[in-house]
Amino acid sequence: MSDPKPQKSDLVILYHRQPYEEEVKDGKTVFKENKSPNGIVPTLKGFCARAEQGCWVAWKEVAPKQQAKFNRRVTIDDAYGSYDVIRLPLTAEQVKSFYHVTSKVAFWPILHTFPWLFNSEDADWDGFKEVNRLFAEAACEQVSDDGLIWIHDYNLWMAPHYIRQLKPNVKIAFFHHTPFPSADVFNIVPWREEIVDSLLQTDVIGFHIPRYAENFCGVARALRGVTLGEAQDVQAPMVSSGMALSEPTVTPYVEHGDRRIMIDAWPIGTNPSLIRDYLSRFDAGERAAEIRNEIGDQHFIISVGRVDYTKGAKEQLEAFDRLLSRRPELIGKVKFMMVCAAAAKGMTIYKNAQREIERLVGSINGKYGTLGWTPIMLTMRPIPFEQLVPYFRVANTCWITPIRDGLNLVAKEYIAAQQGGPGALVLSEFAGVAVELPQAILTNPYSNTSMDQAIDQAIDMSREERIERSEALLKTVETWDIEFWSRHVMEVFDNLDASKKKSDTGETPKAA
Ligand code: GDG
Repeated sequence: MSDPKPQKSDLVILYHRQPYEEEVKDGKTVFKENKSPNGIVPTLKGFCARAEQGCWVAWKEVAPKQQAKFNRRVTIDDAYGSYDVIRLPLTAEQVKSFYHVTSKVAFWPILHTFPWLFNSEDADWDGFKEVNRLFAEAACEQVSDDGLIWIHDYNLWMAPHYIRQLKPNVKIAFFHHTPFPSADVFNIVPWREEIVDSLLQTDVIGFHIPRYAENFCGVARALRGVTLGEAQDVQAPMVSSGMALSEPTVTPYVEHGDRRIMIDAWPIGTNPSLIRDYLSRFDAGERAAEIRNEIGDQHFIISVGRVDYTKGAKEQLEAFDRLLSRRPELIGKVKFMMVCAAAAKGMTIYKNAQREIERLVGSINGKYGTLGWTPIMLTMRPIPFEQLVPYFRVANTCWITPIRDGLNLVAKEYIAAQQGGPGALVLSEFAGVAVELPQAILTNPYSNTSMDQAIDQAIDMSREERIERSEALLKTVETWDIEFWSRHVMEVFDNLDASKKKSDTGETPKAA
């Protein structure tokens, strides 16, 4: 389809999800704000809207017969401003192969260090590359000559390769939302060289924490012999030693041939002022009071995650079973609310995880429940963020124990909703966010003993200690919030501009 708008974009964001929700009203499709005004999508929309003619590229499932007349471009004018969205029409077959199978079945376990779940036969590598090529072409059609293409996440690993072929001089940034595993795990992927070569076509690669950046640099050095820039000390709030994911230093750039690729390790923040605003609303206060009323004086534990073996729901339920068996005095005195949003249709890989959760919840409720008391309240429907916040406010303990997690924004949201109140956070050492939040009750989800000690500690902790920790955590979450991250990213992008200009005049680009 020809492009009705010749104007080029300074910033093109490639993110697999569309930045709005579609609803059909009276036979017409209307575009609505996402139900969750938190998280990464609104932040990226903000970037898009601030840019000179920002643009977002996502995919949309469209039946083959409808593709010819499908309107790829929509202009969104929302609370964030005005920007265009290019929807790449993919067939159901392509969505399944690219997203559900190759990304989620094949690569997801590698990224999260579950290598025994990886089978290269699961991956449709050619199909994956084809979709990445479509994203790259759409981005290149859209971007201005001195614009920036900002690619999000591993399912677009190969986009830089295709973009560089089409636009040798455009600036490319890449942000990795998941962990980046160590070379021992990453190198299991048979297409490792192609992936690393593609990432080395970018100008900057962002990760949440130094460990993932160092893992990437290690892979690039082992496979492609890149030269590493001189390591720099990691900065507050990230803890530099003594934790499962801590690193004392971080590599600021790698050099490969005549290219220098900046490496940036900075965790995304949450939006504490939005959460504060929600809580100051009368209905939120009322809702929190209602929840507290229903719970009574039980110790209220909340956990929020998706159905995904990496999120550790099974291990958590087993720990809860042990808790009630080890400490029968808690029967009738604790309530565990598990919010575990079921995966989208077509994700066969998550079916087993979901069945296991349902089985365990049924078994625990059957084992300990009475007519008047059910230990676990499981919800598999996603809860809109606004409705989640009052639960965060009321919960005595937030239990976040993924086996692996790139960052985990829920932990930060709980802290923000507590506003320094007496809520305890039990947090896996293997969630990226742990290196920012050492005052949480840290636990190792691979160890039953550690999981048992952590939940005991949360339940038994004095109010004074809870408040002391909660206040320290709040300081971190409020200081390094989403605004801070956005400013940091803008600075990184501005430095790219500066180093590009220097290289155009023949000067060697310097590290930021
Ligand atoms: C990936 C990485 C990384 C609202 N209702 C529900 C729900 N929400 C909101 C939460 C939170 C967001 O969804 C989930 O964010 P997370 O960071 O916890 O997790 P992923 O979706 O796995 O995101 C992750 C992130 O990218 C950002 O880079 O932190 O490591 O895996 O804002 O409030 N979430 C769930 N159920 C609901 O009902 N699960």
